[in-house]
Amino acid sequence: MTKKLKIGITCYPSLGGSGIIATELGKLLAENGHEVHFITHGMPFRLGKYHKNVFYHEVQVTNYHVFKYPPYDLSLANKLAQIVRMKNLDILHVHYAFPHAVCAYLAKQIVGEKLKIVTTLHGTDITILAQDESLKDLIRLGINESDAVTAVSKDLIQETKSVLSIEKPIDLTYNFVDKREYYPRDVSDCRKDFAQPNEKILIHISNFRPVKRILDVLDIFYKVNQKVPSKLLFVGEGPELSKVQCKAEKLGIDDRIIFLGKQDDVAQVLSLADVMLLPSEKESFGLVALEAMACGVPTIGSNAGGIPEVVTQGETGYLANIGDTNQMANDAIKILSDDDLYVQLVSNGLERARHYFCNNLITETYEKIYYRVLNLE
Ligand code: GMT
Repeated sequence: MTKKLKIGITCYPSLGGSGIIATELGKLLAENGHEVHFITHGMPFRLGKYHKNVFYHEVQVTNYHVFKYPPYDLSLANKLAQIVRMKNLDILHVHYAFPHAVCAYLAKQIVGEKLKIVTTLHGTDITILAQDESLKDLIRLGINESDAVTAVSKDLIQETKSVLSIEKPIDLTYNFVDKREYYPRDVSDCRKDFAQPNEKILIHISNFRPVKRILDVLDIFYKVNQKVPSKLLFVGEGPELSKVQCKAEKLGIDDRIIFLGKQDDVAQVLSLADVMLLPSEKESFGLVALEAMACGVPTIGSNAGGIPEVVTQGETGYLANIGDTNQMANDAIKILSDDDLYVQLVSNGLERARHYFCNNLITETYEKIYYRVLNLE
């Protein structure tokens, strides 16, 4: 298994768990000596500085006046084929099925069968887009024509098979955190900027889309704050943010809430917090719960989708039914009021993150899949 590969990676380069995982994986593969080519419409936001063995190719979209809509998907397919030929790539690894798996399939039609395609399903590509009749058949095609398909939780594998009647095997590739970045940081100085010594800090990080149920975050915090003096940090940006601001004012808790907006150093911000709130409606994995766990922060949230595969009930956090904010608030109060329980949850979480979701382990899982599809085992 020593042959170094030439791997093309396509993902959504802006904020989002799938883009984060694709970019972090690319950097780790490059560290392992593979040549990695990102082929995307913008520089992946976590790529940042120069990395040895990492290349970036931007997809340019033609906006000729006859087009009502710029044909991004087709430009991507054409660019994939060009880069595969120019750089002699062995594999295209596309993250998020739509449209990337379909574009990779088209690229393969151009360059020939030698090219192998690995598609990683991340969540809403299946739980939302594949339910849409205008996209469903194309998503099924992209999956069926991939040489290997992976998904980030058992729950997502099951949902993919049932929604799209997929029969081919789907590999489980859990998301991961880089242990060199995600660990409990010493933030005692910074913490003073946000909370008094007797106050706890709750945090929610997301893209503030409806599936995140961020009004539930406020409900939970409102109830917790009545029993435990606390502050709430919101990190991220998105369409539902203004609703939160309005509701916080109505509840009279706006002075206890801090909106930090988008942040680059998530591990640093997470280390400020005592509890992560994740009451999502849908969540194929919940990368942010893993990031929190690796930084020593237990999650209180819903048992939606793949979250229970990340957060183990009563061991690394507490999960309740979607919308049951009373239970979530009670669980938060319980762990914030019992030091022994809290320390145990933190220690279990650190161990779990290291053991099951470590960067080396998951990178190796992906490498094995690449070697398998290339018949290099
Ligand atoms: O959560 C989002 O809305 C973003 C979305 C994405 O495509 O980046 O996240 C999905 O992929 C992440 C990485 O695999 C998972 O951790 C998230 O749980 C998943 N989101 C949903 O399923 C809603």
